[in-house]
Amino acid sequence: MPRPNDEVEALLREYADLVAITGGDAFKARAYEKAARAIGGYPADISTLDADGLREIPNVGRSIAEKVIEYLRTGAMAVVEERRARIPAGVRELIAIPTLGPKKALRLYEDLHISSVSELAAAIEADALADLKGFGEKTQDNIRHGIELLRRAGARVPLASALDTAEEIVGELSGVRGCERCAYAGSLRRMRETVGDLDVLVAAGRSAPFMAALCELPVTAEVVARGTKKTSVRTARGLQVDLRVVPPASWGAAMQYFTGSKAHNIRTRTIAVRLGLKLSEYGLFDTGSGTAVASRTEEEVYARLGLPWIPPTLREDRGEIEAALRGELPRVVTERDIRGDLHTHTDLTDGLASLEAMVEAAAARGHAYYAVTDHAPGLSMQRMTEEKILAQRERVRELDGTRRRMRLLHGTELNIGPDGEVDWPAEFLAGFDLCVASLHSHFDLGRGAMTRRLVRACENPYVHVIGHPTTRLIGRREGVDADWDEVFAACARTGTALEVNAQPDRLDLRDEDILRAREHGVRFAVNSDAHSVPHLGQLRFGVGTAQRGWLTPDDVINTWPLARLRRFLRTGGRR
Ligand code: DGT
Ligand code: CA
Ligand code: CA
Ligand code: ZN
Repeated sequence: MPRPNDEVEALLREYADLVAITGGDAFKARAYEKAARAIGGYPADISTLDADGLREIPNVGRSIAEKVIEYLRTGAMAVVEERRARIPAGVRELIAIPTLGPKKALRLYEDLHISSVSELAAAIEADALADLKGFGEKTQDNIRHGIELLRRAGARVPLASALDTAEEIVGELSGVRGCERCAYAGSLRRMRETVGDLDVLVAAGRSAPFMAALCELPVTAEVVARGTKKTSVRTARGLQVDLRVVPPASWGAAMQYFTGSKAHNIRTRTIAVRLGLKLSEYGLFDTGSGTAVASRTEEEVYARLGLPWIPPTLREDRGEIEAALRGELPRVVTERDIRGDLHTHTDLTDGLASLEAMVEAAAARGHAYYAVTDHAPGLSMQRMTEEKILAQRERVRELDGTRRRMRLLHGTELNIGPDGEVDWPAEFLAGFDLCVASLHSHFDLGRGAMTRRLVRACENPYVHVIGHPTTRLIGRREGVDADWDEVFAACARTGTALEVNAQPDRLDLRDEDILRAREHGVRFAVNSDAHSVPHLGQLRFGVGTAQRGWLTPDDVINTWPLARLRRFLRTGGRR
């Protein structure tokens, strides 16, 4: 089930949107948004807190605490219901379009009675916006592009929320009597950044109890098709779930088949045919006699094809079959290989938790080391100063080694300016153990200037890691345009690591870019970029993405023992 924190976060965000759309003051909308974020990122379950407990959450005052309590007691917030009644749901949909703010959405609704994304698309095509003030050619282009981004993302669900739903379903079905095995397969098991639908498998003698259980789960909003072999349902958020119940003897073959990808399966089937075998979701069979030769485990199926077991994240027909045949599959990095997190924030800048709370939680995750990297002064809204960061450094040194012996590195996240400059001078940067540098603005410089900007950041001897290198936001913003081969070459030449940012809406670098960067001999850092305690757990999405980019522990600097990492940080990491 989603945590009550997440439900309240969604509701407060909706309220902030509604306030903004209905022309309420921007300050109020912003306050609700801040509270929403703080509640979503709060480690304790809010349903266990009373009014005083709630008010200890940053950005939550008396009035918001009251609304939360009302929601926990009644399942609704009157103020939200009230605003919902005034604004058709479609208008809220409009502000989901990247590039379209609440003010513009309201204008479209009031002046042209546009109340859905498809109506807006039609209006643009019909040139009906031309006379509306503030909707010139350029704005219309932006909106058209925003709608396209939304549509491309709309049909697919982000990895993190698909995983939540899948784990809930697998948990429930595992408890049904007669369940021998239960797991999810498909693109989710391959850790693709977005998922089209969930493919859940159960191994059991009888299928009926599982089909019935799925239809009755709390997440199920609608039954699409119900059968004895396969049942499909849809969740309230529109995610389809396909459940297949297979005989226990076919478990391995079914997992292999339904994990895919399709392209990978075509290759394995072709190998089977060449060996005089036939591969299906039921097993691997001798073509002549029809007898089963392997089906119980995936390992067995792959072995009979002359292949080692292939990690699901590699199964995209991107060379894994050839590598497997040569005995050269990479030993991909796993979550257990990660020794520390090298990009994290505290409430000294835009994080939600104190340094102490973040360090405590990181130590509890078993990290051997941990870097604190709050924003440098370039992001002016964070109001960072040299005094503040030096005071933090002192505290970091005091805490170093005191929590389960976890070692602390004091770092910063620099802002890369338009010309590739960073926001502290060299003498001051020399005092940090680690500097991450990232782009936060000026995304439209054009390819040449952007390439020079990134290369210059790499050439800065104090920059160790480029954070979320492309700045893409999945489904909302495309990455910046640069000659990436040139940037990757600069990283390799200067010993600058590239981040695999694990935030589920970033996953930046993405898998294909990692594969390319790896060809240049670049090193990587898989980081959570956590702004709250729960975010620390998002590292798994970064690890999945790193696996999809074929990274081994040796490629990833934060799997290294601390001494080796420190050497890399000191020497600028040249190979
Ligand atoms: P998705 O759901 O679009 O994110 O991607 P997948 O990979 O989960 O695709 P899906 O749900 O259509 O099917 C799950 C797996 O089942 C797929 O990865 C491979 C296997 N599969 C489905 N249809 C076919 C097919 O026509 N041929 C082969 N070889 N495999 C298939
Ligand atoms: Ca699927
Ligand atoms: Ca499917
Ligand atoms: Zn950051």
